[in-house]
Amino acid sequence: MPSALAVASNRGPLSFSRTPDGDLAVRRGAGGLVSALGSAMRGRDALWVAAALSDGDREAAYASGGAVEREGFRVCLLDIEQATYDRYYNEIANRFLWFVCHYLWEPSRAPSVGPAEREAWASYQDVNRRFARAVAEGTGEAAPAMLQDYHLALAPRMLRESRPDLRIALFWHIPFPEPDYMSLLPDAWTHELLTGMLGADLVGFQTRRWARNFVECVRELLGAKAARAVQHEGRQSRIGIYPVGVDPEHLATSAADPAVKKEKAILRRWLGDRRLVLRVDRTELSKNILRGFGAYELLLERRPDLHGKIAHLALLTPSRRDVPEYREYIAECEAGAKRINERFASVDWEPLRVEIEDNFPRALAAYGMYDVLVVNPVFDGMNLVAREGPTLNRNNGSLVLSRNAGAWEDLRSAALGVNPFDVEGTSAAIERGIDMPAEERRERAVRLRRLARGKPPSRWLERQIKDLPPPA
Ligand code: GDG
Repeated sequence: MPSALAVASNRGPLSFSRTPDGDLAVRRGAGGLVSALGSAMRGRDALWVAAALSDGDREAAYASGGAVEREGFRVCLLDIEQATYDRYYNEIANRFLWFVCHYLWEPSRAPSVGPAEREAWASYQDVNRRFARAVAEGTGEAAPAMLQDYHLALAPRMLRESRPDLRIALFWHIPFPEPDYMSLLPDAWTHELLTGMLGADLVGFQTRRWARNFVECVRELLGAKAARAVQHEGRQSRIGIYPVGVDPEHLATSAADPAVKKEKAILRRWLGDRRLVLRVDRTELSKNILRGFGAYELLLERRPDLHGKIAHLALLTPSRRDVPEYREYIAECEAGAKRINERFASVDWEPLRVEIEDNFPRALAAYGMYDVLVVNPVFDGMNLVAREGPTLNRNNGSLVLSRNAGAWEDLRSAALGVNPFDVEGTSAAIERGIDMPAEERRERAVRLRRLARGKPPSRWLERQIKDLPPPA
């Protein structure tokens, strides 16, 4: 039956794998988009279109003969040929669009576009078409179709061409760059991306800053008329700001799971009575892990009195290991961590522990315990870790927060702000978090918790649906 609400995102809310005894095991999909949208969608009568990312996903899709219904979700998994998927996902989405939106290139060397990249662009178009088709086929008359993120920038326009009755929204979870940086992409791609996005009735961003950059891009690079809405080629797209937050009740329930208790005990044994400096990230260039380690190293250099009294835990979920830049970056992070431990460790003290694994219960356990949480991304659309940590922390912990994270807009009055490129400044902020008098810690933590809990994802989705034009 056609659905009264559809969402589409590259990654779905569930990931399937075959267990040794032949069952299909299901676990939560990784990353911030799934955290946010999963909370907003659970239990709704809606269709979620996503790509099948593993053999387990493909098996689940075939076994169900259409949409898989599990854990309160109805998911249609698209089986995309591996080489096409690689070019769409690893080449274009993750090496071009993610990089341009997070300012990750050094323009003296990258990007460089030749025939292989143009072929990859054709795959990006192709997969966007597949998503648009699946949404068109599964969605009821005049229903809201909520497309997600930079993987699907072309899909709004494609979907509008086949289903003009649908009310289409595109939400951009990540930053949007200024026009000069956007112009590092080939002109034809930029044009197609911007006009593709403008196929939506509503284009949503996390913060005013990213929305402003988009508006400047469409003005300068498309010559469109734009203010709070964009007029282009006889159509209008509304621009909206919808900061995404966390679901405190769901987080609290997840944190009460016995698996989290077990992880807490393991961490406590490792930490002893030391103060905990924590980071929780995907293994991701934009999260600025290396400069974060550098800042901690400077702190240990400056403050021998803290040796043996603090420890830094980096919980990193594996991400994008098929992209060479990521493999190199993670190797550098591991080498940096090794160097710090070689410089400072003693028989009974491990100054920095890096764990690269998908272990959400451990992250939830560590959130409860930290003294200082370091969130220092180069640029970040929102950053949910900056909200989850203060929501679950029981220790009046401080938050060191990049001023280039979308979360900064909401949390600035209670967090310790840093310029993410300034390693010394980041180090000083961690130190301030460690040294902060108990009363100030408590006062800031109370405020942080209140600010971090605002904006639950269900409201985030509702506001966008409400801002779509009414059915014609
Ligand atoms: C994108 C944008 C925006 C942590 N450990 C594990 C695990 N996590 C969860 C965290 C958190 C999520 O992953 C990471 O979310 P972020 O928001 O910090 O970052 P991105 O993945 O880059 O998310 C971001 C977001 O979309 C939502 O719009 O905020 O700016 O870049 O929820 O708790 N998840 C799993 N295993 C772990 O070990 N599965």
